[in-house]
Amino acid sequence: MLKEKAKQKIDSMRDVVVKLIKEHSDAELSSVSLKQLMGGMRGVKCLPCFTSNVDPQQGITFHRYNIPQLIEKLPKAPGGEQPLPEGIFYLLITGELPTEEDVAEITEEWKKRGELPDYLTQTLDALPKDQHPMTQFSTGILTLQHDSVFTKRYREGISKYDYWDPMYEDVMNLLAKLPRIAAYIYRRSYKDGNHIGPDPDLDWGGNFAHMMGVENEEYKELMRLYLFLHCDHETGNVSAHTTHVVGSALSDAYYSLSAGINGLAGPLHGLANQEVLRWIMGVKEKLGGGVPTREQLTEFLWDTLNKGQVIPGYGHAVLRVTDPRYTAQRNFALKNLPEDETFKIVSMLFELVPDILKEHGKAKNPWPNVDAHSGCLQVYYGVVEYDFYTVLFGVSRAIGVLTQLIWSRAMGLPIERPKSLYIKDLEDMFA
Ligand code: CMX
Repeated sequence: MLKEKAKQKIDSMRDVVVKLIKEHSDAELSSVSLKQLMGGMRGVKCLPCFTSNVDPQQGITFHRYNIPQLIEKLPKAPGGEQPLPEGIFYLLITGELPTEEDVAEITEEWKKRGELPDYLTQTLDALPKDQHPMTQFSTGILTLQHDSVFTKRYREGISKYDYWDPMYEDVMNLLAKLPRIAAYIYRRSYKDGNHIGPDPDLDWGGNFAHMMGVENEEYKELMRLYLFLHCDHETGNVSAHTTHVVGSALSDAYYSLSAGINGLAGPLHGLANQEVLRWIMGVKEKLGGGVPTREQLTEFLWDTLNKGQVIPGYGHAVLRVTDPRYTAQRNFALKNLPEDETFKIVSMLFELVPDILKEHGKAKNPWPNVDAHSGCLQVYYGVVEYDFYTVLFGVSRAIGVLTQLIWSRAMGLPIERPKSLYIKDLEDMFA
């Protein structure tokens, strides 16, 4: 059972953390310059992460496994080539690669817990259909707070050493429901509320594709890859950090994830995936369709920069190379849609943008991030409503940030409260 395995891992990690604190409490790990204080804390090492690490040159590793290794090693759907997202959840929780049985157990567990209560669908139905899907998604998650096991057990008087247990239950309930909430939002906003129930024979990602109404085996595979790729990116990014900070006040998983999703909805973070497609569609519209020439694309790119806007999908706060999550999606496109028009534009951008950003001279990382590629794959399979794309990101990101929440409660991490510096005191300090 995953929960029993998690308990063993938590117990041994508690020993590791206690030893580290006992023996190295005063070790200096990072200092903070004024530039960092005013610059979004870039590079300040001040957060533990129990699941993953982003290296500027190598990209993300999950418990030290990189993306190509996991695409190869994680269990697949029958006849499939892409990793099942249930497998990365198992890895993040336990630090070990799952067997096919481990993954099947999670699939079954999430099926059992996946039903949406009426009060949730009624709440969603009360929102305007053209409310941004991310607002609907965050509202849906927050609404489910009604059923938080953690909050109930806290009221009953639980020991702090057991916090992780009801948190685990909330996380399992939430993850089980997220694809259904997301598909519900997609169908109500774009498909006349013509909802599709889950298929009991499908896995978590395959079922999400099915409930969205895209009946295509290749799209199911894409969904599995997508939900695997976007799940976790250590603790410092906005969605993970927000979830962590809110959770540190012992707000439950629903409050915490809803807040993290609100952060993901920003155009400098997850919403960049919708912005990439919106940018490409804008170019196509101005040119009256077709694939633009390199010269035309160059002109549009400079025009965007000269207007003081960012080129969405490029740059990163930590990475200094092409995001391996971009490369994984590019490999999928090269195999399945090499002649697609939007993919050709995305590829042309890959050739042009880095040099333009270097010439522009501001971005520290001129290379594409995860969001530069995802939209064109969705369009190819008929999911053209780009306002919805960040919800897909959110369903996946929940795997990582919610796992981190379990770890935070299990390790007894305290309420987060860094010290700020009043601006006039700073001024006086250097007067
Ligand atoms: N286009 C134009 N300018 C860019 C840029 C881009 N893609 N990326 C960075 N810059 C600019 C910054 O706006 C900043 O300008 P100012 O000095 O005028 O403020 C300067 O370059 C330095 O920024 P940086 O240190 O390289 O980047 P940050 O760590 O501050 O920000 C990020 C990182 C991702 C927010 C930024 O690269 C960006 O805005 N990219 C476009 C949006 C995007 O794709 N976001 C998704 C990131 C992945 C994710 O979270 O999903």
